[in-house]
Amino acid sequence: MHCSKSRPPMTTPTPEKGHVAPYAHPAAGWGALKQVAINLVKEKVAGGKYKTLFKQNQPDGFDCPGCAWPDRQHASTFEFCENGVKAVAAEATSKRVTNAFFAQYTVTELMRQSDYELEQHGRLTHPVRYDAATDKYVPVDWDEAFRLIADHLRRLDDPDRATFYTSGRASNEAAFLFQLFVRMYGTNNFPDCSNMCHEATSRGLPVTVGVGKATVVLDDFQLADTIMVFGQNPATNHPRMLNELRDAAKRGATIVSINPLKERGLQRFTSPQHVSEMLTGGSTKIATMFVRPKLAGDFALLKGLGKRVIELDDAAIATGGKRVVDVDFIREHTADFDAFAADLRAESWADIVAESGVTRADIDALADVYVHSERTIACWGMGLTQHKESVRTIQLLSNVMMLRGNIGRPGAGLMPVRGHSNVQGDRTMGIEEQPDDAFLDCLGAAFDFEPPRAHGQDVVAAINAMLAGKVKVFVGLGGNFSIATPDTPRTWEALRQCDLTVNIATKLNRSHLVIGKDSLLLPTLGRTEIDEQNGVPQGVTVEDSVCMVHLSYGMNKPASPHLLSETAIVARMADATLGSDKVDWRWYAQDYARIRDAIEKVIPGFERFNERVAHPGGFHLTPASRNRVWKTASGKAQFLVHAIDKDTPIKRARARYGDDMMVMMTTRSHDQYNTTIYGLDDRYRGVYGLRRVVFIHPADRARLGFAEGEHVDITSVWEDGVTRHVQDFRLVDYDIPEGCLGAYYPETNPLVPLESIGDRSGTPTSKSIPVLLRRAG
Ligand SMILES: Nc1nc2c(c(=O)[nH]1)N[C@H]1C(S)=C(S)[C@@H](COP(=O)(O)OP(=O)(O)OC[C@H]3O[C@@H](n4cnc5c(=O)[nH]c(N)nc54)[C@H](O)[C@@H]3O)O[C@H]1N2
Ligand SMILES: Nc1nc2c(c(=O)[nH]1)N[C@H]1C(S)=C(S)[C@@H](COP(=O)(O)OP(=O)(O)OC[C@H]3O[C@@H](n4cnc5c(=O)[nH]c(N)nc54)[C@H](O)[C@@H]3O)O[C@H]1N2
Ligand SMILES: [Mo]
Repeated sequence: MHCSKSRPPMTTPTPEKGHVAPYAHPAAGWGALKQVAINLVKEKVAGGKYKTLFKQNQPDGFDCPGCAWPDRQHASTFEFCENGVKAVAAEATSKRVTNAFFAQYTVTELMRQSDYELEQHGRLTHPVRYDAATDKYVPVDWDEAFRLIADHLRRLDDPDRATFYTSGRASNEAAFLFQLFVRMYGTNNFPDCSNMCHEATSRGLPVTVGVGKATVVLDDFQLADTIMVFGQNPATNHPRMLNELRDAAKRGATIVSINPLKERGLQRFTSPQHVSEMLTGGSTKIATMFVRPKLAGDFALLKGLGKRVIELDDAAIATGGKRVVDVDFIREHTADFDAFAADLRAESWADIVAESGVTRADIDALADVYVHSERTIACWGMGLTQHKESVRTIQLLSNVMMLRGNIGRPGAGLMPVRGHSNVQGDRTMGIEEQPDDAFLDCLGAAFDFEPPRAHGQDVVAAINAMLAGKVKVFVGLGGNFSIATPDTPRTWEALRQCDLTVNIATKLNRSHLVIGKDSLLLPTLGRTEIDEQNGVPQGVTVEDSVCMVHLSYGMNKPASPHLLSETAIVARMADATLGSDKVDWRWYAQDYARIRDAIEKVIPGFERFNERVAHPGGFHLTPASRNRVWKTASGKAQFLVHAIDKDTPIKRARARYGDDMMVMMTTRSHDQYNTTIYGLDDRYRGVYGLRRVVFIHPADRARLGFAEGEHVDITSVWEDGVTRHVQDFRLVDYDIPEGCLGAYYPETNPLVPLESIGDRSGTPTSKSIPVLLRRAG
């Protein structure tokens, strides 16, 4: 690292030996099945556990820990996907991180291993505590571990000096108990992975349509004429979504990909669910149309789409033709349409085209599809949410959908595609640093205490507070906080200033090595494992991306007899810290149905929770917006006027560095699950054995004076005098818009400044980082 301020050491990259070769086949198909087999062998999954693969996302099985895409309800569909198999195999591995392993390596030695190597060691088996004298993790008793946590927490002079992170795999039951514990302890410091993920959705949609969740269910995909997919790579991240898109394409629906990249899985797809397609080498063409904005160009593109709709509608009025906007919907259900339409009329086409990077012809073509579609679904992922203007972009998208009444009717609606399998449920359960008073009132009344009212920290605020010495205890319920977050060296400095870091995890990762003075690593059951309390197997509940809540039962023998469930860990941490006067924590953890009864008392929509969730497939938490009930300030679906931002860090960087400045996205390869690196290939993008790559347009590469395959160092351009730098990345010629670069997360997280966050979402701008490239060395 070449930094202008002192920094803790980072791991030095090991040179990579790999190659690049374009991928010419459809997504999924035999390639995916081969990967499945490779994973089972590599993870040494024991024989009996193969059967678990067939129980994933089935009514009586477990919820797949792979992603939040919803399940088909009929049990006949074999919901099989490469992503899910990798996630299950990673959890069912027979490899173990035992006490002997920790006796062998110091933390400093483990720090030299790559994230991929750390993942390969397998499942954690015993609770361990960091011993500074030997720089090793040593065995600790569970009781002693909880006592240590309680001692630290009780010693703090202010509960806001502790922060409690949640990653989106935690079940509803664990999350509910966790937030109750933390609020009874006295703080709303709930940074969570959602802060880095769909926060722009969760903050943006409530203002326009009242609820920050999807308005569609899976069946709507069977009715839609048009499905617009913004900033998503489903072949890698939500493979089961491709089945929906495939069926829609087959019946003639138009699928539009709005993405700077022409992602493989949105081109052709061979469905592993359809034997005939597999045997005949057949495949289905998925997207009919590719619209390719430059990075962060979506806001301007949506302005263009809206403007064109209004232009066509104005023309219809002038000629007495059929109106293009849904006049009845707008009159009955919305507020401030006139101001919205006036703003679009006044917007300049030149600005729209320049700012979006999409030609006028392409915008007109997109509008043509949109206005001829009776039922449109808009899906979106990280390509829309991880920018400065993401809240405005998502609000504008919902407004453009409102123009044609595409919310709250069959076959149409909004579909934010969530990542972690229960990230949406965790938020519903109250993992929320900005809780509303109604929720706190109910929680306080149900458990007879006064919850803290002051808003707490999100991820970036938590890191800043650690850096400032204000937060001294970090507790992580899953996840990999140290590298999922931005500005890696500063985040490590922050974590290392803590008095205590606690990580509750299934597998070893970097965050277990970047630690405070005291540190605990507490191993837990994965969702695929049998969770017995008092001899009775427990189910947990999760909420998917379309608000279906269902039960999940683990089927595998736990990786070690010394594991506790997340719920049990939370309960015993709470018990040790707060005692059992107000809440009998252990009683709740003995039977999760009791926790569900408590959830029912506090959270609207969970009436008769235990009874309804026992039905196969669970129940739908129908968001009000789906029924055209608008929980907004105006009581209507709200149109908003937002201008194209003319003064942004990227524009200032451009003014300073001209066309040398490039905008970079950080994205996922095919062989990773967030920070978990399963393998080193990105098959659909034609990258093998390499992770330190930068995708670049060949014209940009030549213009900047680099040879194909040359190695570069990357520096981000920010305005605080801190040098942010990563080294030795191989340039890969790629079909990416000029001026844009792509690279993998988390290797490039050191480039994202803590200060570079989305307006009103606080989300690190991981998909638009201004950077400069320099020859490596
Ligand atoms: N196998 C696997 N599955 C996963 C995950 C995983 O890591 N691996 N992660 C899970 C999680 S937590 C999440 S949130 C989801 C993430 O799933 P996705 O939302 O698909 O996330 P990414 O791969 O980061 O990037 C998505 C796409 O955004 C595009 N993009 C980048 N910038 C822009 C832009 O400015 N505009 C537009 N229109 N597009 C842009 C990229 O080209 C890329 O195709 O997947 C979940 N599922
Ligand atoms: N630059 C950049 N940064 C990003 C993103 C990006 O696109 N670009 N994406 C962001 C997004 S969308 C997200 S969601 C975050 C992800 O942030 P996190 O959720 O913090 O990260 P993960 O990599 O999903 O966490 C993996 C770890 O979780 C633990 N784990 C797995 N299963 C379980 C379980 O069942 N219980 C428990 N207790 N632990 C378990 C394992 O130890 C594993 O190592 O990263 C964000 N960071
Ligand atoms: Mo995510």
